Amino acid sequence: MNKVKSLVLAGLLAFAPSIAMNGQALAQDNVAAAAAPAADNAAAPADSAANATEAAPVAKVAAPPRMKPTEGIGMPKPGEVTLQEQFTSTGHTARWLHDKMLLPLIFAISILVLALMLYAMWKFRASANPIPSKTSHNTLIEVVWTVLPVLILLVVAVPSIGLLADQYKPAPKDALTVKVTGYQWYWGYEYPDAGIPEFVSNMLTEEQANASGEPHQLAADNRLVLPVGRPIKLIITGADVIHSFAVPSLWVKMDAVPGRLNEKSFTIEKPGVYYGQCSELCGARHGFMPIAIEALPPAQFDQWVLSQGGKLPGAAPAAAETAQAAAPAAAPVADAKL
Ligand SMILES: [Cu+2]
Repeated sequence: MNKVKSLVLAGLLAFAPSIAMNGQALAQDNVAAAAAPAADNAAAPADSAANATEAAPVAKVAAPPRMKPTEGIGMPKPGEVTLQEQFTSTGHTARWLHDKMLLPLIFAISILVLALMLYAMWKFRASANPIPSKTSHNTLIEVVWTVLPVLILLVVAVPSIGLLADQYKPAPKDALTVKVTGYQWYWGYEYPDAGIPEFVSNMLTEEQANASGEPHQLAADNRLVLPVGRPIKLIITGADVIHSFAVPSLWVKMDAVPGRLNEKSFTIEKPGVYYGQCSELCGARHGFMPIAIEALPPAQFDQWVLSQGGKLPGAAPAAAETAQAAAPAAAPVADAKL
């Protein structure tokens, strides 16, 4: 028995540094602990392994606490038949077009066609018309059924083409660039502007998702953290097969194609957690590579960038940052492949 105990202990000791590293790196996962100011850490040092990683020559900024999702926001609701609530300007236009224009039109046209069919079936039935009508042309009706659909299509075309153009509008110069890479079967996020190297995002298990109060199969370990109110430019690509980066509540859906860079630009209006999924059949675990976006107020986003060892736009390189650039050994986020 003692032998088993000491074996387990030895195993734990062997893995202690990597466990501690993960704890450090996944700072955005630690809800309360990560929010504690750095001074507390100095006052109450953790175990030796954790101290070893803290000895890196980087001024450590605590990551903001992991945001809790709001039920029904940024995710589908049970029994929901319409589009999700939108949090980008393009999303509002799209939802308006769908709910206020297309659906009523489709409904009205369907009812009209059904009524005309029923009327014709009843009025021109064989029993009431022993001698069939020989009518083959009616100029007025023909003009109406040609002109009316053309007018309807023209009315629909105006907001529709505007929306199409909006969806592919290039990002402004000051946009924050994030490179999104689809892998079989997880996502990789890299912040070239902020100097944050790529980290990967995997689905949480059902137990982990339940424990953190998040929807299973939508919750991810490392979220794509983005600022609210600042234009964002996503550069989207695939590493192996075609994936699709889709977040319904932000009106984002863009294919991630190997050997090709696709671009998507948007500005998030409200802080929150927005979920999405890979939307291109990409293999066995296609349904298990969710997208979780955490939209933070600008100040908190800057804090997150610093906590990951990144730099803020326009900031003069400080001594600590220069040192870090020279030795980028400490990965800001662990490779948490499942
Ligand atoms: Cu995929």
